[in-house]
Amino acid sequence: MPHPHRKNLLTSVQMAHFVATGAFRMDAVVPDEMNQQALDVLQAGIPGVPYGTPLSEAFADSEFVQRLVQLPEIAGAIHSLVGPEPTVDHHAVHIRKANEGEAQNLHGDAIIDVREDAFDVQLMYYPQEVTLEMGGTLSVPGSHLRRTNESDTGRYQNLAGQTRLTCPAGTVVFLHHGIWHGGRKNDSAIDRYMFKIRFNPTVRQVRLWDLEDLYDEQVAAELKQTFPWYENATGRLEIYNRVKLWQALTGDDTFDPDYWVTRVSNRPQRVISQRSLNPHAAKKVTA
Ligand SMILES: O=C(O)CCC(=O)C(=O)O
Ligand SMILES: [Fe+2]
Repeated sequence: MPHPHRKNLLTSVQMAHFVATGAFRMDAVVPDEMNQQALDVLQAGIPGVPYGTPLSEAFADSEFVQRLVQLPEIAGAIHSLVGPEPTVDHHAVHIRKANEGEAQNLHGDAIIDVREDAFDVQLMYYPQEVTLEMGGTLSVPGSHLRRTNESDTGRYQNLAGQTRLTCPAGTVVFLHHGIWHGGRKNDSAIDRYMFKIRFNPTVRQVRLWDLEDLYDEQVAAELKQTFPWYENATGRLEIYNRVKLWQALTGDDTFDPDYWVTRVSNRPQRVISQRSLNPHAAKKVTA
């Protein structure tokens, strides 16, 4: 895949927003002419892709998906998040049926995933306008770094600060693999379509975006934000998790505005010998 033009890469502030919230949304980024074709294409089905197929080869039989992932803004966001030539984990068309009467439980699309310095992203493309009644994807900002196991969060019904997606046609949302989410109940008379592709990185996710604003104060502001559902103490742990991830993504382990990571990683290696602690200890015993 060609390297995206710099103007299409995400900025550092946008990356920090993704690291803090677990999502990055691009409204109406797909042109109408494609959105209009999309329902037919998605209804016909997108051919399966074996796990691990490089993105540039994965959709050889699906011209529509090739065009989607090559739209400059989308290619730029994919490159910024997972780098050049990611592989396709899987893809799926998700339909919330008109008046279906059921919502999907809250879940993460992952088993407990303990990677601190890598992540997958899921591209979610909504070809139609999604209104509040149409069962937009609900997600919980800031939940992505909490180590939960797939559907074990399903018993939580509503969390303060959760968002239920409403969007114009042609919106694409990128989600961190760990984010808690679920399709909502569709109370409208229109079937709601969403096309998802999960990408696995094939390079270290270090400095893949536009770095010009790397030390902009808005970066720290994004990373420090907190969410209404956080507990007092564990909420602080989420900030710690983000700083760890930001350090990995920037390769700069000095970035630590409130010193939480510095405190917890302070394991001095300098040894002070027994002798310097007690000058008599090393004396030869002569008598
Ligand atoms: O349909 C949706 O909005 C979400 C679907 C989803 O999260 C899933 O099936 O894993
Ligand atoms: Fe899901």
